[in-house]
Amino acid sequence: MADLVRTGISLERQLLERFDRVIRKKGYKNRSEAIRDLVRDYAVAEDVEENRTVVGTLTMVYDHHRPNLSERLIQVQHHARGKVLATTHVHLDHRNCLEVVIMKGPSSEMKHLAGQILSFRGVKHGKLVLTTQGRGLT
Ligand code: NI
Repeated sequence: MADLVRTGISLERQLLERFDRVIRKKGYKNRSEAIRDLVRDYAVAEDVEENRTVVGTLTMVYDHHRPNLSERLIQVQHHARGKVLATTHVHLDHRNCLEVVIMKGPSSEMKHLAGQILSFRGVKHGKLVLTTQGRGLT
């Protein structure tokens, strides 16, 4: 089991009441786990800022009738040299496709790849989510 340390913080009553309301809505049973998750968020944000190796998903919806788009999407992923681990594709209807690209690599390279893909004409919407490889967050 991890070495637990107890700590205390001071904050305005109003702010604490709001925090309690928000975390209750989210399903937290106590403040400690909510605060641990906030700290983990800070740690992951630092990993991303410092260009460390992270994992991530790019979720996108695109129009597969757009000429050459499917080929461009495949080509750019092949050129990403090992950063793309897997791709899942769902045919939403006769025109629209949902694709989730799972990646691992330095955060800046993954942001660059996501930027390239999302800027293609015919890619209607997408989001890149970067997260941790899990080590060091207990
Ligand atoms: Ni499709």
